[in-house]
Amino acid sequence: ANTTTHLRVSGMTCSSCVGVIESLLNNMEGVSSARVNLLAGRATVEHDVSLVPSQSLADAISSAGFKSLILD
Ligand code: 9UX
Repeated sequence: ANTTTHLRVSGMTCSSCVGVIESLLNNMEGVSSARVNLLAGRATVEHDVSLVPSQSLADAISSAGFKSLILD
């Protein structure tokens, strides 16, 4: 089933960070759309939870060197 997950993303310091994170998320199987807002420190991701659970999104962002938390 498709859902939208919002995440807090900390540690982004330049606008290129946005592209880095959007690209890694959009390249994950099951992600249909990922948008990152630098100033807000937030990511909005549309994804199929049966292919990629929300925690996997946070883990992928963390693996890229940013802190990430799932928001309600
Ligand atoms: Mo900017 Mo971000 O030089 O991962 S790309 S700090």
